[in-house]
Amino acid sequence: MASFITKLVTGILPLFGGTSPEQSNGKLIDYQGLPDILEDTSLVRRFAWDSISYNGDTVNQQPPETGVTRKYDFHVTRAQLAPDGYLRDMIVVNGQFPGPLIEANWGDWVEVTVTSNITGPDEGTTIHWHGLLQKGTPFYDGVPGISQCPIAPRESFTYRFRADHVGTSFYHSHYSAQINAGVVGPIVFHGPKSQKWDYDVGPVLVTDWFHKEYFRIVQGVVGSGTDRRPAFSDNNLINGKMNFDCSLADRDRPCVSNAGVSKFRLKPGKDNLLRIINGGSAGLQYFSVDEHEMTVISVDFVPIQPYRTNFITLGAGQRSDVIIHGKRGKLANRAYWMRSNISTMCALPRQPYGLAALYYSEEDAKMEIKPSSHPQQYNITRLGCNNEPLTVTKPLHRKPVQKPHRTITINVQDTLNATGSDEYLMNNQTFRVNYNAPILKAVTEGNASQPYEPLWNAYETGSGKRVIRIVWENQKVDPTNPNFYNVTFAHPMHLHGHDFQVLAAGAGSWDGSVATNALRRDTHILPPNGHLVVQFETDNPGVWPFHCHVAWHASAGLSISILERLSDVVRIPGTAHVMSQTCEAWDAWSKDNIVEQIDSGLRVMQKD
Ligand SMILES: [Cu+2]
Repeated sequence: MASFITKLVTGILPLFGGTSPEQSNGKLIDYQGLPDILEDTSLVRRFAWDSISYNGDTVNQQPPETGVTRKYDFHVTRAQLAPDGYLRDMIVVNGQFPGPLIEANWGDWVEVTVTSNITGPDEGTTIHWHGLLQKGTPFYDGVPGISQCPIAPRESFTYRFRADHVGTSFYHSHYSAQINAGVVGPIVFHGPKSQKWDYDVGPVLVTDWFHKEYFRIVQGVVGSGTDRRPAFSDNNLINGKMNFDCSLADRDRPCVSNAGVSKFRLKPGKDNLLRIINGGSAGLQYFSVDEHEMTVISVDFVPIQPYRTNFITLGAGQRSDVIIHGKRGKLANRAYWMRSNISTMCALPRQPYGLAALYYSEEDAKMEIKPSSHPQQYNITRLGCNNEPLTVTKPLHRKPVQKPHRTITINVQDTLNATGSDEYLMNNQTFRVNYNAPILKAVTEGNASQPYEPLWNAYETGSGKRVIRIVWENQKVDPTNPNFYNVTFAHPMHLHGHDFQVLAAGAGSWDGSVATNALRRDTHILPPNGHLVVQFETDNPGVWPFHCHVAWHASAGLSISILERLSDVVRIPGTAHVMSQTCEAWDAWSKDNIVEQIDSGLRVMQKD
C-alpha cells in the first residue's frame, strides 16, 4: 500500500478520471467560496455585524437576535457510492456524501426537517448538530435514547435550533455507528471574525474510511471470542474523495483506483481560510499543507490566540479554522498536496494517508495538474496520541478558572463483559440506552428519580448555576481483573450542550495543576494511560452525553449522562410534545419490527 501512495504522490499513477462525481459522491462536492455573512435583503433591519464581537464564551455571551430562520430538508436514504473508487453500501443525506452544507449567521434559527427513508432493510436515524448548545431546546440535540426516540422509517422530524456559535462544525447521525455509513456533513456559522481573512475556502471534511458496512464493524467490535474483530479503516478521505489501491479490494466489488482526489483553490497572495473538520469514526488526524504554514485561529467553536504551525491535530469530532497565506508569482503556478494522516499509534488504519490537490488557478485545477510538492516535517512520535499542548492553544478571550462546586472523577476501563464482549466501564459501570425510553422523556414525565437506571451512567449536577469539574482517568490498570483488555486508546471526549474549559490533559494521573488561560472547546483528547480534566458551568438545563467520539468506543459504552438542573429541565416548554413526535412513531414501528440492539445504543443496529 505504501508503494501505491508513493506512486500517487510522485505522479507515476493517474490521479483523476476514474469515476464521475455522481458515482463517487452522488454529486460534485464543492463548498468553496463562502461569504463573510449571509446577506438577507428581505430583512427589515440589517444586522450591524461590525458593531459586535464574538468571544467564544457561550456562558456569558448571548447570540444576537437576527429574526431569521433558515430551513433545510434532509432525506436520509441508502445509496451505493464509491467515494474512493470502491463501491459500497452507504447511508447518506440527500443522495450525497458528504452531506449538504448547513450555513447560517450567528443568532439565526435553523430548521431542518429530517425524513428517515432508510429502507431495505429498515433502520431509524437521528441527526446530532455537533458542538451546538441547544439552550432551551435539549429535545433537538439528536441523540437516540437520550434526547429523542429514533426517527422511524418513513417518518419525518423537524429540528429547530439556534446558531449559537460562530465558526465551523458538522452534523452527523448519532444512531448506532451510522455516522460511519456516510450521514455526515459540514456546518458553518458566519459572524464577527476574530481574525481577518480574504477568502473563505470553506469546509475541509476529513473522514477515515471503512469499506465494510458499519453494523458489520460494530458486530466485530462488540463480538465475543473469535467473532471479535478490531475495526481497521481502509482509507482516508478529504471532502469525500481519495484514490484506492483496488488490488487490495474484494474481487466481487466494483473498484477503480483513480477515483480522484478533492481539488481546492486558494487565492494567490491572499489570506485563505480553511475550516478543517474531523468527521471520521475513529482516527486522530494530522493535517498539513505542503510548503505552506498555517495560522490556527480557532479550535472547535472557540477563537484562540493565533499561532503558526506546519501541522495540526484533530481527534474525531474536533475542528480548527486555519488561515493560509497564498503564494504568488511562480510559486502560485504550481499545485500542492493537502495531506491528512491518521495516526498509526492510536488507531488502526490500513491506509492512513488522505490527499487533496491544491491549486491557485481555475485553469490548473481544470487541467488537473499533479502536485509535486514536499511534505511538512513534524514529529508525530513526540506528540503521541494527544492534542497540541495547552500552552500552544490558548483562547483569545480569557476566562478565569473557578473553584468547582463538585468534582467528579471517572475512571475509564476497557474490559470484557460476562459474555466476552468488549465493553467500556466508567467507575465500573457501562452505558446503554433504551431507544423507546429516552432519558429526557423519563425526566420530563417525572419517571426519573434516584437511584437512576445504572446503565444511564447518570451524574447529576444539582440545581442552580454551579461549576462542575470532571476528571477523566484513562485505564488505570487493575491487575486483579483478568478481563482487563490491555490495549490503550486515545478517546476524543465530546460533551454535548457546553464548551468546557480544558484544565489539564496528559500522561499518567493528574497532578492537580491547571493550565493558565485554559482552552475552551467541546471535544478534547483523553490520552492513553492519561488524564483529561475539564469543567463547565451548569447554564444549560438538559440531559447531555459526555462520550468518546470514536464510534466503536461509544458503541462499547464509553459514555456518561450529565443530568443538568433537572428541576429546570421539567420547566422547559414543549419537551413532552416534541418527545412524543418521535416516540409515538418509533413505539409503533418497533412493535412490529425487531430492533436488535447490539451496542450501547449511542449507536445500535437492526436485524437485517
Ligand atoms: Cu474512545
